[in-house]
Amino acid sequence: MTAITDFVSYEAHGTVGVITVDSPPVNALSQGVRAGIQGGIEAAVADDSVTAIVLACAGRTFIAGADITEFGKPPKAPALNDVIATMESATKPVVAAIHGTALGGGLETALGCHYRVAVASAKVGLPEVKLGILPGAGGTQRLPRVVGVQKALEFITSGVHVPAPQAFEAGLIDELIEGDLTEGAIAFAKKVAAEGRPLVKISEQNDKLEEAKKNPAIFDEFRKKNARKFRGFEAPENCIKAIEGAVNLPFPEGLKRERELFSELLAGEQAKAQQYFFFSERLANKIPDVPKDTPLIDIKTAGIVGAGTMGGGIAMNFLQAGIPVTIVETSQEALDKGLSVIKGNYSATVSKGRLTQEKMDKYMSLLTGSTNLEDLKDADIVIEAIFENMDVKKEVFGKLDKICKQGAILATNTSTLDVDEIGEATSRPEYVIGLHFFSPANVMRLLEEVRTKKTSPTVMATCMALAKKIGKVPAMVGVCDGFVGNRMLAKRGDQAAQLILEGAKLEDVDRVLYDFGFPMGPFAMSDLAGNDVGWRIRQGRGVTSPVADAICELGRFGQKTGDGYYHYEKGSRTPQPDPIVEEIIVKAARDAGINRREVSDEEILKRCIYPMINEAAKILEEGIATRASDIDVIWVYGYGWPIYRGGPMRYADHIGLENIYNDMLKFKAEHGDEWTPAPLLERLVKEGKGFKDL
Ligand code: T1G
Repeated sequence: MTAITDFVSYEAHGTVGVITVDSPPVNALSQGVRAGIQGGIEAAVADDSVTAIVLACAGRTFIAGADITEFGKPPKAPALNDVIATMESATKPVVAAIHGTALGGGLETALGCHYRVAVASAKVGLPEVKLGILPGAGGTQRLPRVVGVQKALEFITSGVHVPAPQAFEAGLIDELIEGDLTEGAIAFAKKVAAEGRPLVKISEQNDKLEEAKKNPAIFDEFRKKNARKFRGFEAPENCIKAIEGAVNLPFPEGLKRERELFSELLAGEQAKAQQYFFFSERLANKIPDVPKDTPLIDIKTAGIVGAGTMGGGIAMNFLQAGIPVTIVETSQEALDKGLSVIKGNYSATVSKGRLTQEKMDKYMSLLTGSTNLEDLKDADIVIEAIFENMDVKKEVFGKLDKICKQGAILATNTSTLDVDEIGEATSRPEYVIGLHFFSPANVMRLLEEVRTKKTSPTVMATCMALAKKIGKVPAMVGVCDGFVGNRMLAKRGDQAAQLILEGAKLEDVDRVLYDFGFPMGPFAMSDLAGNDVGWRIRQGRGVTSPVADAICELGRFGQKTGDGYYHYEKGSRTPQPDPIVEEIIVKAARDAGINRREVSDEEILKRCIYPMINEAAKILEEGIATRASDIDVIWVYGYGWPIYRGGPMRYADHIGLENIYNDMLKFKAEHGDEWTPAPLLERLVKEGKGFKDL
């Protein structure tokens, strides 16, 4: 075994030279890995005892891409394109042996090999678009030459991870290996050499480009079809342009075009924001006072109290992770309704071809309904998802405390109530935690995990790991009214309500936030979620909101009643401004003695976003959120904050806290003390720092 670099070794196995990359955690293409692969190829080509070469990786995965931590630093030779060219021009067949995930530069490296083999559990992908960039080492040029332009467009602009069997069908993988991957790869390489198979250089294959050459409209059709999905993002368009280059230019020029488009994105703000977010999402998994090796509780079964919209959605996450669920309702009728909603959800997905009937049957086989809380006695975790009322929740937790086995976690899905108080209703407060799912619970990826003063490290660590297992992105928060997300959302909502009284058109407030990058504005979102939800919470708190209350008193609960802030034609979800609501707003303004005026888009945006940032500063000061980047994770995954802006805290740093601070002082002079900057914001401004410096 010869060490080529600290991360790459070379060894002849009979007549096959094996290059092994070993650079934990994911064999990312750092400078040492790139140099090692290039040196390994040169060593194998020079080794007369070998007639073929295998490129393999140690550890959990094949190369998972360029080393993102190197971005922004001066490039160091060898460039990945040069390493790939060395492989592709090798005079002996080079076979990539893929396990885990061959992603980004990892797959581009494999595409520079003459052949690729993989175990069935492997996945391949070009997810650079999720980092705000594009495959910058030939991926946009080689992939269309293997799978065709249409598939390459879908593959590269979605960043999807494709299972190896599918990649095999698409011609991306030459053989699926059963048993030991390296042995299988060596055997395959021997066969290639023995049979004198060609050294396949993908860069020289052009037949798969012909169809697009004859039908250049394929690109604009793809742009049109995906316009909504790509809205606001810069990277997808550059991906499409790079693939157009593959079709219209010779390979070397196409590679040059790809590099130009890559460099343009890499230098841009969106790429920086999306790469920041990549690490922020992973950082959110880490809880400073919970050691990484904290023992976990083994969650083999789950219980859910409440089979309503939230309970049913929560159940689906566990079923899809293969965890049996017992779901309990108070009556057979409510239970049957809840079970049929879950079944209906899956059936709809099956009919859309997004789920097999076999998988649906498997999920449903793991679901048990009951009207008896006693049936939860053996569950490892029980999640309560019932009516948002403290007395009712405390009563249920008292019962669960008596019924459930020792060591079972008792979680509440409350979106605002005091989880400390709920924990105190049990004899096991250290096993009580908030698991705040976002509606629809089987779709939204954010899981706000609410620690109480007594929640144990084991329970926190278990629930953070469980979140990933059920496909959620967790963020640990503390107890306060609305936790992090909803507490900030309330500030945006207050300003939106104030702005329409002052003269901003309701649809303009929504348009400004939609154009900022949110999926929809606050009023359209309220109509979607149901205006009665907020109405009940305000009534519970004894607070009023003139316009929102007035429309609810008219039964205008939103899309579910056909009218809300907007009018909806029967069967349509398209919001239409409604003169009735305009009259309600004008009357409420008159009653409040407000002289209405024109309100600029700039003022709308600042007055909706800045109070959220100010509230986030208070949340950080109070220790309700561990770090500013956790708040960004919460807002991107919980509320659709545009990921290409990184999140509210990153956006605040990008705008400059001093600018925000000065604008807030202006708004304070006009609108009063609610605009007083948070002490942390003031301190950071005085110190010339940003939230990133915390
Ligand atoms: N570079 C550096 N570190 C990385 C990394 C990368 N590419 N990928 C993961 N890590 C770290 C991560 O921060 C974490 O660190 C640890 O590895 C485990 O990751 C030229 C320019 C591979 C599917 O976008 O999708 O190639 O927190 O917690 O859930 O065209 O990591 O332990 O300190 O996510 O099992 C393209 C990104 C790069 C793949 C594994 N590649 N990574 O998921 O573990 S751009 C990607 C992932 C590129 C070329 C372009 C996932 C994973 P720590 P993890 P996981």
